[in-house]
Amino acid sequence: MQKWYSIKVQIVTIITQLTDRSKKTKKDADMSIRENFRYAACLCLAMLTAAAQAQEEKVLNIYNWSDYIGPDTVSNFEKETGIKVRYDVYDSNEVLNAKLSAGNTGYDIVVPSVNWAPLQIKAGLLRELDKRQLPNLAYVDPQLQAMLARIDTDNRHLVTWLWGYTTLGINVDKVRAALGNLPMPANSWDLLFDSKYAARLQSCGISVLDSPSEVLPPALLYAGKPAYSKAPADYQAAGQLLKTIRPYIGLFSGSGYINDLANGSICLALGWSGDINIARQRAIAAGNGVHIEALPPRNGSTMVLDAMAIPADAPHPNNALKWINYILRPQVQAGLTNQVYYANASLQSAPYVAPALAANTSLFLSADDKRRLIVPEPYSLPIRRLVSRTYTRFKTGF
Ligand code: N2P
Repeated sequence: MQKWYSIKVQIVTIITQLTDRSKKTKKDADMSIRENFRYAACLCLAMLTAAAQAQEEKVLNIYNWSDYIGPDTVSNFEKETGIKVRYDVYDSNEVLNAKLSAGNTGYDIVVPSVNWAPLQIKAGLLRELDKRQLPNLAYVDPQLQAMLARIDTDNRHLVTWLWGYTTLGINVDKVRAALGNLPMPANSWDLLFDSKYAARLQSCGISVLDSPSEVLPPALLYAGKPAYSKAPADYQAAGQLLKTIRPYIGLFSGSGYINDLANGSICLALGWSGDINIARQRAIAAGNGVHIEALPPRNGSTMVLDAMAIPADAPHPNNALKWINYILRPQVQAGLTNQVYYANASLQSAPYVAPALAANTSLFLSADDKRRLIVPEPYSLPIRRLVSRTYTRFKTGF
């Protein structure tokens, strides 16, 4: 009601100004017709914008990664705003990108990784944010904002959701048992990428992420190449490496691996730091004696950095802005971290983070480990195709 009242006031003000102007026109006979037209157009636009805002139904359609939200994040927002949230999930940037590119997703909020977003921005798939509606941007860690600004000029389209890194999750006891007389390697990536280790771990189950753009960067890194290389020959080298371990991989998974780790049906997973910590927590909660660890990035790793964005054709962009602003509150940010074990964008959220998490060095990385993270770089279209082709050959075993 209040909103409608203020819209009415705005419209009446514009009409009054227009009438005043036409009165002056009598005095000032030189006011051009063109100027009057421009003014009338402004009036129409103001009315249309006001009406659109007022008419936006109380619905918000969110498309986010699975296992990436607090238990009451959505329900608290719904209670507070009266906006009904519909929440769908995906497991890879490839899936999200295909949907965004096809258009008409009906989604108001999506959460691409920052190396995928630049092509989406360039293609006009993401909407510019109206920052006047986002006062809580003041809470965002300036370092993260600066990192995002490197791929999104002036932070026009993206706001950090959460961050972590790609790593190996292990079932500590099963891995030790399967390795037998082989000691744990100094470089923990050997467990997956050195066939001497992978061949042994096959017996207790190996899973890798079901996404080309998540598997190639660590494989390149292990092969001594830049994780986001732009040189086609490097992808050949990574392909060769992946071929050597293909026989030992039993599962390709972007989310199911969490439960598989937690219940002991696999012992090694190439996954994301937070997800592996979720698996650890599920095993603890189940009391099944399974001990899962997310390996910190001692030998380098790729950073996972995901950001909220509003699709260009979002049906409820104003509700989307309300959501982004709500998510940026330090308490809400802590609620995400406490549930999914990824670091958030708000330095002020620290007092609300559960004390038990503060000791987890795979979540709150040491300064040295942080330095070992490689910030994802945007793919060009040809490289993205190469990433996808290399991965498909790996997965299908050709
Ligand atoms: C959520 C995993 C998201 C991290 N479970 C990869 N972007």
